[in-house]
Amino acid sequence: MSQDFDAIIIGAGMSGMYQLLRLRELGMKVRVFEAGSGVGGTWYWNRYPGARFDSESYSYGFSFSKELLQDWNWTEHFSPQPETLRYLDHVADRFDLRRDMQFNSRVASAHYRDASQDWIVTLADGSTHTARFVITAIGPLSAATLPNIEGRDSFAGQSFHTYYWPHEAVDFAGKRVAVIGTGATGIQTIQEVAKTAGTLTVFQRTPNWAAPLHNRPITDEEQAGIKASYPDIFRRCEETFSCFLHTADPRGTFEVTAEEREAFLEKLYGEPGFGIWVGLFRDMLTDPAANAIVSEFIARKIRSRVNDPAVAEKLIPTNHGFGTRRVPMETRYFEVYNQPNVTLVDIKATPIQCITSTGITTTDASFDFDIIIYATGFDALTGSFDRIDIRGEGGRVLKQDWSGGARTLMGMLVEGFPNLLMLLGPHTALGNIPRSIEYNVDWVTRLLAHMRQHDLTHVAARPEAVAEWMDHVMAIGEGLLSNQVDSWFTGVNRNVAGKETRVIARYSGSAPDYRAKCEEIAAGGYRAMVLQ
Ligand code: N01
Repeated sequence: MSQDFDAIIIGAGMSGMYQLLRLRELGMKVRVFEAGSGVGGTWYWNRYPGARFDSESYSYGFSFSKELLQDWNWTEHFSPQPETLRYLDHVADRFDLRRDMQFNSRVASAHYRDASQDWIVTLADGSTHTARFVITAIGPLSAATLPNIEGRDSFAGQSFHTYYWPHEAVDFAGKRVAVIGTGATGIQTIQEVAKTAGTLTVFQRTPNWAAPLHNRPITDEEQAGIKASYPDIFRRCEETFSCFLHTADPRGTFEVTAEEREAFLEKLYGEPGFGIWVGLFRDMLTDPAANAIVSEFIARKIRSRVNDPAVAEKLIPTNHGFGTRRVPMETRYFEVYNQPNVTLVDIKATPIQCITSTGITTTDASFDFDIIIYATGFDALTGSFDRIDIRGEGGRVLKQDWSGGARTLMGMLVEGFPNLLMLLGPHTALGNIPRSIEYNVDWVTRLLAHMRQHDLTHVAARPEAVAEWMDHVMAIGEGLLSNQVDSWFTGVNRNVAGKETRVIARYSGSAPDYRAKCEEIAAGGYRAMVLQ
């Protein structure tokens, strides 16, 4: 039986865009289905005020085309979302990607057909499309979740989840604005909205450690330097633990004097980007005593930046150490709380009781608002899969198979779901996401090229290979402080039933280790998989 397409890709973000390009090179007939009206995925949806890269722009774009690298000028060291979306539109134009993409097309289900060993994909409008392979490019942070607070739908003012931000500008001038959530998104939003809002009230459940981004424009001279050093930039990304330009200092925290530690942390705090997180001493994210040193250092910084000592204490996390959750990068975030128009409400102390038509009621007070912003995060890693009815061999349901935590092979294949390939699925190395995307796409492309070359049409993960991979994922997650803390890293989201407890949700080893494992699995004719 012939199919409509060789492959269907779900999602036109960075993964889907690059995968389309690579499959075209193999001569495959491909269709990309995308729920949004344009390319860009994460950068298409997240239009909230202040959204920008926390990684150096020039390390975060595509690296596959020398010409593309040379013809695009990033204007800031950490690109704002509108510029990143322009960049991705430029990539789509430059490589003529849109002709194989269908927008405003949300995939509702993907069912494997045992008899024909292929997939049938149904869109929200009911139309069906068949393909030999389905490749998910649906992102680890794309199933946005609203807080499960009583009365949420009764609010009569404007309300937005940051992910579903409107395409039109939102005017905050003179408005009474609430933000719920203080993760990386909340912090970027708060520091921007505080500039113009009449009043801004921040509802914080768990404070997060945050550190300065130190963004600035890229000068002409720097631009020339960046263009000339792209090979070095990407070589560096390939070598480091998480593919960032920064990586851990090889020294142990207690191998240096207290003065040297202080000077080292001071230096990192004053430098741009993630150095203060992933460039710490090598044991600071694994040894609680070493971690306490950096946590105390950052706590002192917060106290020095916030005028009211009581507010400063509320902003200092007490239930997790620095860097054990994703560190939000900020620009004068803590100083926002020195502004007369900004109030911090600690909803651990005085929980939200309900949302009403006029605002938010806590156990302590009622607040009236014109706008409520939900920066309440995502059903991460598996949520975007759970939202599609994905069925494999014999009608087995992916969501059910993963109800106790995802099981994968390299985060790219699932036992019982032949010819389903995942880009940035659970248990892939995340870190610098575009670097991980390019690796995953290249790996999948090599597999499909191998299959075409050998006239193979069916790939399935072997159960013993999945078991071995999962043992590796569990073992490598041991001892990392971040795996002992509730966050999206550990798959916890109390707004979603069944996601209340921690799992090892990501690949917690290094990106070079991840790639070495994937190469090992590919070597010798892909013996970890059944190929027919
Ligand atoms: O989501 P989060 P995010 N009542 O889950 C709170 C990436 N990113 O969108 O901690 C009250 O971190 C929740 O509180 P708590 C980055 O990888 C990248 O901010 O659960 N509050 C928390 O404060 C990041 O890690 C960039 O107690 C509720 C917040 O909402 C990831 O996206 C920029 C609540 C959610 O924080 C996710 O970040 C931004 C409730 N019912 C983000 N439910 C870049 O720079 C949730 N919260 C590229």
